[in-house]
Formats: sequence, C-alpha cells, structure tokens
Amino acid sequence: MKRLAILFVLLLLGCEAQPEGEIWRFAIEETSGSVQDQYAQRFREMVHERTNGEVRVIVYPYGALGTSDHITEQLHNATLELAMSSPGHLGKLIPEVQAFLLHYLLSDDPEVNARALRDPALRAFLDGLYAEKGLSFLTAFGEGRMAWTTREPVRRPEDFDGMRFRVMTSPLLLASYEAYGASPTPLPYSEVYSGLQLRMIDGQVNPVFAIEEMSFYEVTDHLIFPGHAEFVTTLAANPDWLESLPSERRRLIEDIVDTLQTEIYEVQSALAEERLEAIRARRPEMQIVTLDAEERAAFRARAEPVRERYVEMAGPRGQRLLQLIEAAVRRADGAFPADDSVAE
Ligand code: 6CS
Repeated sequence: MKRLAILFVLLLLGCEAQPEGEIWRFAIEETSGSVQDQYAQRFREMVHERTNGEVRVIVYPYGALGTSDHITEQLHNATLELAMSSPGHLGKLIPEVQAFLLHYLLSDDPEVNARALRDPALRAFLDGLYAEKGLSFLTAFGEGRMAWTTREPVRRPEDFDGMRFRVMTSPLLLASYEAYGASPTPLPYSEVYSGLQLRMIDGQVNPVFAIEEMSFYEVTDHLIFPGHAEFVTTLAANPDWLESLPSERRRLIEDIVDTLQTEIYEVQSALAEERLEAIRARRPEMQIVTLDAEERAAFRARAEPVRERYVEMAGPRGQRLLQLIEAAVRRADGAFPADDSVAE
C-alpha cells in the first residue's frame, strides 16, 4: 500500500515536471460540429501528428472567448495565435473585406467559389490588407450557401418591408438589407436565437448548417434560398507570432492550410445536405423555397446600387478587391482562361 502511494506521488510529480510543450491557441466563431470547428479540429490533428506531438493546438469554440469582435481583438493583441475572422464581422476593422458580403457577386455554386478563393492574385491582395491592420491572412474559404429564415414568406423585395432582420455586425450589411426595404439589426451570433424567440427580430441569414446547429429553424417558419451569397470566412494569425516561428513550422502551416482548402469544401457540402434533411425531419411544416430566376432578378436589381455604397466605404482598394473577386469567380466558372489577369 505504502509503495503504491509513493508510486502515485512520483507519478504526480512526473506529470508536473513534464514541460508543457508548444501551444497554439486557435479560436473559432462557431460551436462544436460546425464547419469552422471541423476545420480547426483537422488542423489540430495534423499539427499534432506532423510535429510528433511537440505542438498542441487548443481550439476555443464560439463563446469561450467572447464574440467574433472579441476574438479578433485577442488575435490582434497576441492573446491568441490563430482565429477565424469572418468578413461579416471583420468589416469594421478592414472595410475592404466586406466585398465578400455583396449580394450576387459570388457564384451560387460553392464549388466555383472554392476555386475562386484559391486565386493567387486575390489572396496576395488580401495578404496586404490584413498585414496593414496587424493580422496575417492565411486563407479564405466558403462555408455554404446562405439562406434567409423568416417568420413571414419572402419572395419579393417588398416582402422585406419593415422586417427587423438580423445581420452580422459589418456596416455594409445595413446597406444591403435596407436596399430591400428591411430594417437590419446587427447582433452577435449568440443573440440571434433569443432575438427571434422574443420577437425582437423577424428573420436572419446564415448557411444551413448554422441554421440547424443554432436551432434558428425552431423560431422561424420559412427557409428561403435566394442565391445571393455564400458565407465566406477567413483564417488569420497573429503576425508577430507567425514571424517568430522557425521556417519549417511556417511551411507546415502553409501545407496544412493548403490541404484543408480542399477538405473543407467537402465538409461544408456534406453538412449543407445533412443538416437540411435534419431540419426537414424535425420541422416538416417549415416552408423551404428556392427563389426562381425572375424572383432573384428583382433582388439582384435592388442589390446592384449597394456596390457603390461599398466603394464609398472601402475606397479604391475596395474597388480593386471587388474587381479581383469578380475576375476570380469568372475564371473559376470557366468564363475566361486561367491566365487572364485583371488590369491594374
Ligand atoms: O451569423 C454569424 O454571426 C456567424 N455565422 C456563421 C455561420 N459563422 C460565424 C458568424 O459569426
């Protein structure tokens, strides 16, 4: 018994004496099981495997460290090494990234967007924008088509009249939904469910996987696919930390990010299908509609002038980013040759 007790104490001491190893803190803006979570978990596994356990990645799900704005702040001040930073919230810091929020700019086909987001000229431009604001851009990827969930049906812009519609906190989103006649209400992600339940808002927009995992389908009655946008997020790092890493560690990150770019497309695609089925099964009375070409055209016409508002907010560099995205989408869609470049 005495020997067992000693063994136990030695074991405890042994644990305490063990060096902690290198830790990379990685915050995401979504909960467990989400697209961002699956990305971060794969990143964590790959880093662990490929450093033989020398580096441990700790993933902080949404809520653990506050809202998206708090996460960006922590990344900025080096409390975090890595974080997901969605343009939907990041527009307050980097107005140009709001180009990803413009309606009917990206393709309605996530596979086309996945190719477009690999465009080297687009990525190089984003690198510069992030660096200027004290962040390192690592990648951008799509998380699936966005759908509106509302209490009342929406098939025409007029149906938005006076609707209190929750948007993420980037300012351009106010202009986007005002253009449809809605009354946009910026709220953090964590407040959307209660906002709908307490009838402080009448609708919201998100990709289907999020509508399912955040239970927004429980507190709305219509799920509408307008074909207006895909949810895009970006992965960013703290620049001082990234620069302090030995070159082989930086290469490791680049490699993993490159591998995940393809994997995450498959993940979001499978989740979008599975979770739509789950919503249908759990809430058969939910009205699910996809707007037809004519209905989309009416929204597209209202969305068009918002591009000018974007350029007012984001300036000439915003305009340049807009051109780069348009060109990357056209190229990815096969509309012009891969080596065609956008004139400066
Ligand atoms: O609506 C939002 O605020 C959030 N939606 C998703 C799918 N990811 C993160 C973002 O903060």
